[in-house]
Amino acid sequence: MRTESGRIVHLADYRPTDFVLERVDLTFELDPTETKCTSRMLLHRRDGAAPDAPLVLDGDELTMSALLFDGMPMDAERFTEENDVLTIRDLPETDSFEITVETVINPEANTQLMGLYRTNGIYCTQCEAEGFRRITYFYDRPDVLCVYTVNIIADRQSCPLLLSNGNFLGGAGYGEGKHFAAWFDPHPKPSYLFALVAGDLGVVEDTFTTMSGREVALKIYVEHGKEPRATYAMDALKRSMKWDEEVFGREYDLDIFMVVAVSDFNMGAMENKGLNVFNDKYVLADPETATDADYANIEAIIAHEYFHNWTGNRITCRDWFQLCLKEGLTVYRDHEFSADQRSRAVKRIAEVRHLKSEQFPEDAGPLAHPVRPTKYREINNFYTTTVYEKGAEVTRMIATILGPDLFKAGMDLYFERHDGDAATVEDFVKCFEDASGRDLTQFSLWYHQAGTPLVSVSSSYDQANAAFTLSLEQIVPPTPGQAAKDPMHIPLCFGLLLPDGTEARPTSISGAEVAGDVLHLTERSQTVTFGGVPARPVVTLNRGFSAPVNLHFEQAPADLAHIARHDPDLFARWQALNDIALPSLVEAARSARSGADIAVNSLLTDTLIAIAGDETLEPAFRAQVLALPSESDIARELGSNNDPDAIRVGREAVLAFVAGEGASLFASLSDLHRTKVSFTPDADSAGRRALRNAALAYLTIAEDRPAQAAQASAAADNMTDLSAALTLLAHRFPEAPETQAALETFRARFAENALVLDKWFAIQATIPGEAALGRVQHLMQSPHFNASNPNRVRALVGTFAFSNPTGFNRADGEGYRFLASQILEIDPKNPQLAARILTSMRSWRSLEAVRREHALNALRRIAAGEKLSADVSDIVERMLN
Ligand code: 0A1
Ligand code: ZN
Repeated sequence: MRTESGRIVHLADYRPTDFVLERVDLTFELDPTETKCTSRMLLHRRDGAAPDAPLVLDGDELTMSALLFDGMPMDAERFTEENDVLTIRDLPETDSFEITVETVINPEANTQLMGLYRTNGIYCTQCEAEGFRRITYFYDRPDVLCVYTVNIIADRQSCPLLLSNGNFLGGAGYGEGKHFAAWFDPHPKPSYLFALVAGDLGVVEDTFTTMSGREVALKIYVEHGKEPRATYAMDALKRSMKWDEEVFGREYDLDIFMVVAVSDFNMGAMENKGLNVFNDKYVLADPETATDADYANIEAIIAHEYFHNWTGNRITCRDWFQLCLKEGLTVYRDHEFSADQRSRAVKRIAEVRHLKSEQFPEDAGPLAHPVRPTKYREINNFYTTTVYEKGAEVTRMIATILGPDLFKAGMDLYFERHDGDAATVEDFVKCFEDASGRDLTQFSLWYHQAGTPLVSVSSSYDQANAAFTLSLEQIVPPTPGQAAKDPMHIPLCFGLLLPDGTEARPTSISGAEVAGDVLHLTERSQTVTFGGVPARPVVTLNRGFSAPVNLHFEQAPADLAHIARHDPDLFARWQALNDIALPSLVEAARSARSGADIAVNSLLTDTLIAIAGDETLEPAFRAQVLALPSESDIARELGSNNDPDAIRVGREAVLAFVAGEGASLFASLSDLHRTKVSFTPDADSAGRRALRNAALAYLTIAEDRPAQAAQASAAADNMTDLSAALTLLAHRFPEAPETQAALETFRARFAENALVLDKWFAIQATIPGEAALGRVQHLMQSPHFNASNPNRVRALVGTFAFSNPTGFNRADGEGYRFLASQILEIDPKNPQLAARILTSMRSWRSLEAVRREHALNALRRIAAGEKLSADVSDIVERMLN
């Protein structure tokens, strides 16, 4: 672990390095416990740097075995190695010189999974954000770009495969059962994009011909025997490459593109130049083992990492404060890709659901930070949903404000102007200003002000003058370190629906800039009047979720139902239903808390059932409609003093009511006797499965017995249906013999497939109620569990803490005490993993008093832990502040 855990890095302190790194040659002699890394760096003093400025290089827990200057051992008085920093003095004022650093690394002992480590016998690296400094002393910062040559020497038998970035130069025998390979990456890159993989893996191969006619070799490496499960990833890769050419004009730039799947990985995947490393969860799929959601994730993440080749690699970040420059933009690009490959509206609904359930709570709690922060203690903790997902929304808003043509012109300018640069958010925004002539100064507040804006709306209609008026007011709530906020530029897509379901075409508009269907809210409060509106319209605001805001607009349920049935924008229809459902669910939770009877609004049920049964609508959309707001959506809406048990009781009552009212529809939609068609993972088929499984859930609730779900589980011929049925059984009838039998059948059938057993862990970790903790603790003793594999820990401990509101937030505080022990246990091995799981407690202040007190005590216990990592202490301290 790094020792400078108290150090805070400030954006304002950025300055370039004193030396320019021209090139680096790396040689690795791989060994499980004693790998030797020799790094030869060619450097010269930067113009304008002080003539006596030393060379200061970053390290992290390194053992340096040699240090040379122009090939000769360096005099001991010319350098110091202190606090993970190597400082070298008395260096030439103008001439280039060579520094050679030799380090010895123990990959086997590297449980942090940062730097060079071993996973299932494979050598593998992870260098973003600051992992390269765990390999050698280096300018380990994204604004230092240079070309890399990499030589890898390893045992031929255990490591037939030796991979690094760029193009393969050649290889040969190396005596004593060893061999070597050399790679050269012609594209200057920062150290975080370096990668090395060595081991014995199987491969799936293909080729892609780029738009200029170059043939690129494509290779996906997986464990032997798993090759057939990598074909979908390959297909997704080729579609991504084509799409980036067609939509963004971006062509791939090396002769080879490789993906390696590994089973120990802290995140989803990593975009190392030409050599992406993936968590195997996001590569491997077949109908027997992967759900439709898995397929969609694989497609999105393959695309995401590939798209980084331009947005991240060709144009990288000047410093880590600019992380959203590559991440927000690349998420926006992968969202657009998936929308083009699938149903755009359904994709948008899923994105917004995710944004609201993950990013909105972050923005409303102690971990809130701007999309472009100005300080951090541990950069690993800033790979957040705010940087990624809100960052993507900010990019989307630029596209909404400028329109497709000017947005494209801005992107083209960005690629042209900054190719090869380490750029900033300001550089990016400037390209859109220059391409469009529009001033984006106020808009840029989206990068700098944290917190989800609240837009309050009221409306009135003046029949005599055929005028419709909207009054809008925006408030950006205070967040840590930012008490007062300026008004933002909020682009709201909208429509005025007339009683016959058509849209009004106003003849005049005053009070705000309205361009096409976008209303630009730029002041704290604004009144907008539309003339020539022949009848009182129903306004649909924030269509497509054009701005990531909370809307407070008390529309009559009948108006919302009108939108839900008639809006031309499918997203708006879903949103309207949500706006009908959420207040009912909140009310139900309140009633449950106070012991009052729970009443269910029949308008909600009627509209829901009408849409679910509407054959003209795509099944995936109808499935989204049937998935009512979750328990955590309700908690967020309630805001404070939350009792997860009451929320659940209230929501269950609403579900039961809907299930009863729609029983016959759900019986026919769940269609248990359908004729089988062979599985394909396309979006349409996935949508049909989603609708059927949603209906089955309601049917099971209505019947209140496990028979149908047990039958579905036995009949399932794909993982989507099987896991849906098993989830129903486990969550609704945890103790039923049918459930126990189905769980055991599943376990036995997939005992050799750890990724599938992660689903088995997750399903059981999310069984609602008090008993969940005991189950999780019991499962941790299972031979299938492995406390040092991040996927296993996330599937069991992470899923319990993040996705089981009643089980985790037990009134007696046992859930929090368990989490505290887990964090203290995981932290010394893998601080990143510990810190990430700890963020599950980010909304602890919105709990009712008894739980809040228990949560506080658990956090205090973590904070008092001995030798906490910078990762965990950063998170816990921010949560307690
Ligand atoms: N850049 C990657 C995310 C990533 C970040 C840090 C990592 O270190 C453990 C790994 C991956 C992405 O956006 O996909
Ligand atoms: Zn990314």
